[in-house]
Amino acid sequence: MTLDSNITIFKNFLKKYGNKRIAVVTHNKADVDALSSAFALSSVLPNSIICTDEDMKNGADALCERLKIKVHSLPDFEQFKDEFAGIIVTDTGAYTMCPATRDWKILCIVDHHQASGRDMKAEFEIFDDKSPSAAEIVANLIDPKQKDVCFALSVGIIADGARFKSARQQTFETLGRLMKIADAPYGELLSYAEPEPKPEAKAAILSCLSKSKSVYVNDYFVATSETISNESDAASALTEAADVAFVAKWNDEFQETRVGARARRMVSVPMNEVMSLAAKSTGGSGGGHPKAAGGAFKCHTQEALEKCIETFEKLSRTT
Ligand SMILES: [Mn+2]
Repeated sequence: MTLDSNITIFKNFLKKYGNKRIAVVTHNKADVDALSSAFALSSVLPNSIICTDEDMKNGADALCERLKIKVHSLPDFEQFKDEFAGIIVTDTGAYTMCPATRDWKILCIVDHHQASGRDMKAEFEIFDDKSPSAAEIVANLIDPKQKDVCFALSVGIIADGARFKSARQQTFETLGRLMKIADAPYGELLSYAEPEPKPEAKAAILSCLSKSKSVYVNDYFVATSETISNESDAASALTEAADVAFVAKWNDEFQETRVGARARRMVSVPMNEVMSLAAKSTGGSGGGHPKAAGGAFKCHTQEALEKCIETFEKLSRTT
């Protein structure tokens, strides 16, 4: 979808729902991209609140504190659903990423993930899978002038998009414009975009690295491992050396395995497709971006990792 048509869709959304009571919802374990895009959308919706479910990530928490952003828990509003016109979902289009939205009316979705993992439908859909971040989409939809909104969106753009590996000219133009209004040093924005991991996260990632195994699949080094937390960060760390990494974490609450998948720039197999196919074969679902994806598998960790390698092997033969 082009920028112009997305701007038109958003204008029509504002015309119809701009003054209605709306909850702007992010995916679970909200990162700064999800949070900053929700905050920015909420800034043009006077009767909106920002909601999420589960805890937010490190950087998102810090950003809320810095900008005094109030984030509510969506399940708390379940019984007041009728008082809302509906919700906007940002930075995802998949129910597995925010199960609490299942019974809500979705008015609008703003997302930059690949369509393969998307199962939500909305009256107004704003998609751009070429955008490295949701924050970049939102910045161009609303063209913000407030300092704190520009600060948040700058952080979102710096954080997402795999350290500008998937950036485009527009990314830098947008970021430059936002940073000028935010009037904050790059170092400060970076400290929110890339917060220092907590000691327990570092320990989990190190232990995950020490347990990793690698196999050679159709000219690619593929690393796998298990962890008790931070599966995406651990997968990122593994791809400092491996071409592809799959890291599995058992989620007791949902009785499923969450897998974080990462790939180096030279890998031509899209990780979002690997995750989508592999997770689906277990009754789960997955998706994301070509170089950074994830999935929820309805099986145990070892089986999930085997599915990932099997699917990667199949796709790497043809792509
Ligand atoms: Mn994002």
